[in-house]
Amino acid sequence: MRSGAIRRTTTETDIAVELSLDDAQSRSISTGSAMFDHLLLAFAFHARIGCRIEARSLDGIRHHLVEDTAIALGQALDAALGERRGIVRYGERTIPMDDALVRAVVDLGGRAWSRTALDLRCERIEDLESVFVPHFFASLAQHARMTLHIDRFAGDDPHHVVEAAFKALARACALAWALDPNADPIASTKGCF
Ligand SMILES: [Mn+2]
Repeated sequence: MRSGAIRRTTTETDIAVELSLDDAQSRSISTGSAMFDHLLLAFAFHARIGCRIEARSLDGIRHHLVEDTAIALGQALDAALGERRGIVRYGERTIPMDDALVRAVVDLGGRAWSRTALDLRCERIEDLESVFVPHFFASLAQHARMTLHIDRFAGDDPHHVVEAAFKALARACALAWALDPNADPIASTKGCF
C-alpha cells in the first residue's frame, strides 16, 4: 500500500495530510476555504486516492495556508511514491467542464518543474484568490518532485477553468502513478530517478 503522512507546523500554519494512492476509501478535506476544499476534494476524487487534509491558518494569511497545504500535499505524495518503482511515470489528460477545456501533463520521474497557463483574469474565484492557483501548482510540483504543465485551451467561467485544471491534474497523476506490471522497475534509461 503506497501511503504518505505529513504533519507540518510553523508559526504560520498547521497542516496535516494523510493519503493513500491505493485505497480510496475515505476522503475529508478542511482548509477554511470552501473553494479550496472543493478543488482539493475534486483532486482526491479524480485521482482516486484516500486523502485527509486538515489545514489551519495560525496567522490569518490565506497565501500561507494555500502554499503550505501544497507543500504538505506534495511531500505526502513524494513519500507515498517512495522509490517510484514500477510506475507508468507519464500522464496526460485534457478535461472539459462546460465552456472550459484544460490539459495537464505530468512526469513523476523526480524532476520538479511547473508551468501553469490558465490566464485567470479575475481577482478571486469564490473565496480563493486567483493568484494562489498557479502558486499552489508550483509548490505542489516542487515538493512532489513532478514536472507539471497545465494549459487552458478554452473557458470563460474561471470556476470551471480552475476546477477543470484540478480534475485534469488528478486524472493525469492517476495515469502516471499507476503500477504497470510490464514496465521496467524504474521507467528511465538511467536506471534511477
Ligand atoms: Mn465547482
